Amino acid sequence: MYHRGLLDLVFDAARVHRATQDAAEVQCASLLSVKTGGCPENCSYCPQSAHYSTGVEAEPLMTVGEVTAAARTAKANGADRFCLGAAWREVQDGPAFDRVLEMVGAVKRAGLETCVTLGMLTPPQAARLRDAGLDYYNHNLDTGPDFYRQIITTRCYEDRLRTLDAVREAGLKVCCGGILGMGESHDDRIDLLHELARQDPQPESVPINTLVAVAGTPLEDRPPVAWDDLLRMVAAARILMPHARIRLSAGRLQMSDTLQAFCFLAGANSIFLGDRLLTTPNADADGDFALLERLGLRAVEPREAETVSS
Ligand code: SAM
Ligand code: DTB
Ligand code: SF4
Repeated sequence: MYHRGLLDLVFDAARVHRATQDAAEVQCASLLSVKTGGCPENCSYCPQSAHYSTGVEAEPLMTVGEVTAAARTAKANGADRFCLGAAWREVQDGPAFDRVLEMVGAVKRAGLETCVTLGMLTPPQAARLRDAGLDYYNHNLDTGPDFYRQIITTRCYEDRLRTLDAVREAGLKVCCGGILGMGESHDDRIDLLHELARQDPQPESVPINTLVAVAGTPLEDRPPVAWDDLLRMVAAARILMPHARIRLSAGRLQMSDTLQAFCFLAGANSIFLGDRLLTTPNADADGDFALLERLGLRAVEPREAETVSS
């Protein structure tokens, strides 16, 4: 299926998309790095790894007040989901995690869907996140299992799958996807699609990132992803996971409006909104809304904020 003629694949993906979802609706998620840099893992793509000199400095965990203010601003700018990222290998019980739990409650009360990405989790930690009001946990498989070993050596694919199980067991929704452009083969991409689609239930949210090649990381010189490779991946993901939100994630700054339009046609229905991802710049929100309008698409309506102020 992955190697079919591109337009046949896109046509089928568009058909699946229209049959299963409101194809005019695009989710706008906003990202905030609440704990930046200094991460002990050696993920070759990541500017936040302490193993590489990228100019990203380790910063302390943000305060709940700072996060609440950022969530309100993101909502006022049109976001409906707010995702908090931490450059942690894993969650450790203690005051930092307690503060993240408070952040989740505050974001939820501000009227946004909540998502966090904090690294590896145990089942009790996943349950605490659920009890704090978390909707989604993001934990990417990034690529196929064989290529994974060349990208990260400080953890393994099984660790990722174990955390995904803990997230599911706690009743949280799963956000899980990957990155294109790290030097992987088509077979590695097919393996990733297979790993994602065989999960039962399938992830509700599937971010498709293209590598943001950051100077100082081992992948700094990787060439950009070919436009048709990205489109093929989006279309295949849509056919394999008809009910998921498929997000055009990192790397959108380098994509033309035309390519994004094709990706929306092929079933992408979520973007990151706002001028920053975690540590790198993102497309500009005014330009994004103008593009949605030109394409006859509309952003998801955010839910109401709670009236009791926090
Ligand atoms: N430390 C946690 C973890 O690794 O799960 C959460 C934060 S980590 C930055 C979240 C995801 O961001 C990674 O799994 C990867 O898919 C994505 N990411 C990181 N750096 C990237 C880059 N330079 N280009 C594209 N995606 C990237
Ligand atoms: C995901 O799949 N992509 C986001 C989010 N989940 C956490 C992160 C992209 C990071 C891009 C590099 C940076 O800004 O540091
Ligand atoms: Fe750390 Fe996550 Fe970056 Fe890997 S991707 S170095 S775990 S912040």
